[in-house]
Amino acid sequence: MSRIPSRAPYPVVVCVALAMAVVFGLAACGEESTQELTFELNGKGEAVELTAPENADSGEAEITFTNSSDRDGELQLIRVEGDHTAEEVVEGLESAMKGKPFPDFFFAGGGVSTTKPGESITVTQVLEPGTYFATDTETKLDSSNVPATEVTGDQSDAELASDTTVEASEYSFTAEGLTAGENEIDFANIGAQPHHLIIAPLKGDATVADVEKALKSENEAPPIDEKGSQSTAVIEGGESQLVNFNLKPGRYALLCFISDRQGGPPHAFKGMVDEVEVD
Ligand SMILES: [Cu+2]
Repeated sequence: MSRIPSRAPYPVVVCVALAMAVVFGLAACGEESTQELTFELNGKGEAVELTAPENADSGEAEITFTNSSDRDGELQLIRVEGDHTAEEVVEGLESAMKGKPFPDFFFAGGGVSTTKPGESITVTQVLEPGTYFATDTETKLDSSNVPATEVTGDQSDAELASDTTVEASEYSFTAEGLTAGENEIDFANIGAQPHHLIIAPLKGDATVADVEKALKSENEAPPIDEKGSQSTAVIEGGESQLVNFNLKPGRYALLCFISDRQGGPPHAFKGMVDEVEVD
């Protein structure tokens, strides 16, 4: 739905990791409790097919989106409550993307944002019991290409954690710990409305006020480097996701282009544009 859309000496890190593995007698890489789910996009042009696992367990999951098609793809999951069809989900998503009200049964369920052909991106999130429909919002929506994953099990109380956090609420972002290089970010929606995160380099001396002014003018391109931007899928209030962003030093704009559940303008037009400096 994106429309614009420190380091320690290496040998020390390795030694510490090995020592920990020995002390605890555990595999340092991956716990068996985290399930791995793979979604894949295949095909060419508009004739792409999305595949999803039929079943999953509630709780923490590593979600991998593999784009084997020849075009950009995106995995936006939609969690529905009760029995609803792929047609209803597509209708709800089209409505939401136009700034119209979300159906009551329809919730943004995370996933993976724009992924280039041949790329594979993994995020970690907590799945709740229910049906998750997989959509590719980079292609024309088609209900015959919206596979469902049934998630069963108890309501999960799993919590994700990282020292690097970006919190979203109405209508601002708070970022902590972003550094140059690889970041594992705990993107947490602590608000009541659905949000996503777009982080885009600010051009030159441009400020967040310049970005907002350009957005409101409608015919001026906002002074951000769209090609250098990274983004997340959309999550509802109270949900979070671990995502990996690789950042260069510099100033960035944090933006959200999702609308309220009741409908309305994209949040960036309500001031959800904030600046963060990475060094
Ligand atoms: Cu938002």
